[in-house]
Amino acid sequence: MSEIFKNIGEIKYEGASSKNPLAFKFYDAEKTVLGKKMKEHLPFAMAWWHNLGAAGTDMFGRDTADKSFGKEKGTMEHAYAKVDAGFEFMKKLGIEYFCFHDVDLVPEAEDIKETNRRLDEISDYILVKMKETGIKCLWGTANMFSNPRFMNGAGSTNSAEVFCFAAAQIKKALDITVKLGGKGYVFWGGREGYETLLNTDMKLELDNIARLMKMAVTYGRSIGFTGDFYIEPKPKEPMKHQYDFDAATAIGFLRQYGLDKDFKMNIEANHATLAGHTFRHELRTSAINGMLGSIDANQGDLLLGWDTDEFPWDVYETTMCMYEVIKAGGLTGGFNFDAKTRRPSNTYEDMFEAFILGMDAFALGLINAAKIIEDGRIDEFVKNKYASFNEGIGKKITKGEASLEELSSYAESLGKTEIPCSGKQERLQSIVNSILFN
Ligand code: XLS
Ligand code: CA
Ligand code: CA
Repeated sequence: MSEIFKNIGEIKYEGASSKNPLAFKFYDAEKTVLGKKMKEHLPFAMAWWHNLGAAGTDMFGRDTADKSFGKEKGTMEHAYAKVDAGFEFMKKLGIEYFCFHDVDLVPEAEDIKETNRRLDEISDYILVKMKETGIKCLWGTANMFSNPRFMNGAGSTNSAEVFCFAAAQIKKALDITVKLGGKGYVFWGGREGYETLLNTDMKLELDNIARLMKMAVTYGRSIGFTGDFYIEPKPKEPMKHQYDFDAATAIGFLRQYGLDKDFKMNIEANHATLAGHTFRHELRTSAINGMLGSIDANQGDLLLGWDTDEFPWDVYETTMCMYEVIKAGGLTGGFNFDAKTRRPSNTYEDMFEAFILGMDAFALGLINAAKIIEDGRIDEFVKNKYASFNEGIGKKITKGEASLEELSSYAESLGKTEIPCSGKQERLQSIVNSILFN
């Protein structure tokens, strides 16, 4: 097998002052932060579909990048070339995980039996490359949104036959995920939603999505899958309304249908902002519910308002993300760069520089978050802000020992109360800046 990314060697850490575009400035895999190596805090993953598939196409124009890797697209030769390219790419960057959809790995055939045969074949080859390199699978998933049969959804389709095809794809994607030792299995409900309620039976659709997920759990466990299932929330796009709107909605759904023990969240930054939340809000919501599993590490463009899947570079965002992740005790999953280079960034070199940008942005986020935690002023402020719940009537409330009548009498005994202490937002923001830029 010949080298694909010629003239690009192993990407090394050279420090912040380096002017080498093909070097890490902040990501130093072996460096210890808060008692753990950077690479342990940041298990990065490559998204097969974006890095090896997306070639710059948008609604108005064809490919700008060549992702043929020297073979004809849509053939198994091309599928093999993608494996070679992917492993060479990850190896050179020190990326230890990858994520995939079934149809990222092989071209989909007319007959599902043939698609499945191709998946068996390519996964044998991927296994060989995994053994050779030590690179692992973070999660797998089934693409249940591209094929026209899924136009009305997969679990939420109106067609029982299409529902069976969704089940078949999930079964096979789980087989391959288990074969490759994947840590997780993702459900992103791309077309699980609706355009208009005029043609939609919402209750049946939600019940059916849950039925499909239950079958997936039962089957997955029966073939030895011990990892987490994930829901990846997203409020819209491609559908106008998607059922897994945000983390709170998805968690409520999982609890309603008794799926919460097997599932966690895969939080994508770009989806958080599409839902009108911050990335951080979605991470915190997941974490306080014990469901922060994995992260799709990208960012959107707030001026555009669609799912741009950009490589993360906003260091405030990565800092706050890492603060949440550290406070939550880390991820059971990892940081998957579900991100693509911009349409005009169409060279192999751009692919590497994009990952360097993202990995450095997260390394900076980690370093900064550690500083904020070690500084302690932010945590101390939050603790003190709620101090009234640590004693007296506040303690009774949090212990669940107070009644409404008792609290009412207590309020009457006070007659009037002072307004609570200042929220000090500006001071806290200033503290963050002084820690980040000192
Ligand atoms: C699309 C999603 C998708 C999932 C995996 O918006 O981000 O790529 O991560 O199906
Ligand atoms: Ca994603
Ligand atoms: Ca996305």
